[in-house]
Amino acid sequence: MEPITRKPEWVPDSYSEGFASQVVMAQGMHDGSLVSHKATAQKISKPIRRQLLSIDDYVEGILSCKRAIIGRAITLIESNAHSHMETAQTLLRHIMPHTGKAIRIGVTGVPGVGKSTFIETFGSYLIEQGKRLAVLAIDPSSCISGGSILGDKTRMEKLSRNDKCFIRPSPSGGTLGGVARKTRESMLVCEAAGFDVIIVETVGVGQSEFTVRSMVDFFLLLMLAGAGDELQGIKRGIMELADAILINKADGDNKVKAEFARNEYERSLHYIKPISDHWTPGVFTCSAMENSGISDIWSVIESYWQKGLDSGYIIERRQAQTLNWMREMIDDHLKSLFYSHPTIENQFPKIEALVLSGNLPPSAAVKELIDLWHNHYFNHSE
Ligand SMILES: Nc1nc2c(ncn2[C@@H]2O[C@H](COP(=O)(O)OP(=O)(O)OP(=O)(O)O)[C@@H](O)[C@H]2O)c(=O)[nH]1
Ligand SMILES: [Mg+2]
Repeated sequence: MEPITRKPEWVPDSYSEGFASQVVMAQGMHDGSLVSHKATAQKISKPIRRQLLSIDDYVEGILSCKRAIIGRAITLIESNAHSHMETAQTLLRHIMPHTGKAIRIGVTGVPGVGKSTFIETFGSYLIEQGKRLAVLAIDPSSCISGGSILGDKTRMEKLSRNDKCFIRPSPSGGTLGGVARKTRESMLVCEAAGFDVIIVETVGVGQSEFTVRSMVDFFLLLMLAGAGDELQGIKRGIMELADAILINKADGDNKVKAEFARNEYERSLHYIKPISDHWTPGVFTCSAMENSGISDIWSVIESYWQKGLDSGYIIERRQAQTLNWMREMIDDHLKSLFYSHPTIENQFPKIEALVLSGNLPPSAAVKELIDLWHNHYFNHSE
């Protein structure tokens, strides 16, 4: 197989082949004028090269669970450079036959509910049970601020040091849809690497819970007892999508309240039609901090998994997810073809102004724009 030798777009034309790992000299650095010490100057003028990987290298590294290669494969997937995207797609095709065996669990809940603490405790328990675990995050705030949920590695300290666990924060920047696509594909890399359980974490704001729900087998909603109104800002729609509700911080004085809340939520779930005939979501309590209720929730997930495999529900759910995902990508692609077309870019403000001034009904504007795009796109792209 051909090694990957194409340059990312940002590499200057004058530079030889290479990836992000290669140091590109700033102007004026070679002549030593910016570096007084000769030895340092020599070190700097010799670019540090990270070995280029062929698709075979990536595939072999992933299949033998080499963390450094898994990390680099995910970096490749996260790259927005066109050539990286192509390579990433080739890589994904190669690893596809090795994917699909892990249990995919989504964990969501409002900020402060204890997601990170739960994943640390739950993850450690799974590792004790002989499982290997990957944790991926979708952080809606990273799409705005460039920050990252798992920036606070502190609460997953134990896990991040464990070699049976792989933790990866979400790529920062981009749109939620873009970040989600990358998380889905990173999940496939982790599965091919043989991780048994993949946890996809997201904070319960915006649309990210829906996004995570659409890529996992089991969707776990963490909640708190007695935190004001019973729904604590969690949209009712999310409760309807949960495969289990887990009330965290059931410890100390909070234990009784947690039990009370459990009953309340259980009662409200009676009024929600289960999303599947194969599974009735339940409400449970745990203390991520005191490590109680953790093995119970795993038993629930295991039982769900077994029933889901036996009934064919897991396969069905995954197939529906994959097809939806494909359709979403088509939507995104078409939208970007439309909005980035020069004719549309040119005409859009004028037509928008006509709509705003009341001289053109929006429906007529849409028809005009789509016709314009259609004519120009198909006449010029052939
Ligand atoms: N008493 C008690 N405190 C907990 C428990 N789990 C988490 N906490 C505390 O709750 C706070 C928030 O926990 P995190 O794990 O950071 O919560 P999170 O949901 O990841 O929060 P964000 O990352 O901000 O969305 C921390 O101070 C934890 O120590 C628990 O089971 N019991
Ligand atoms: Mg957290």
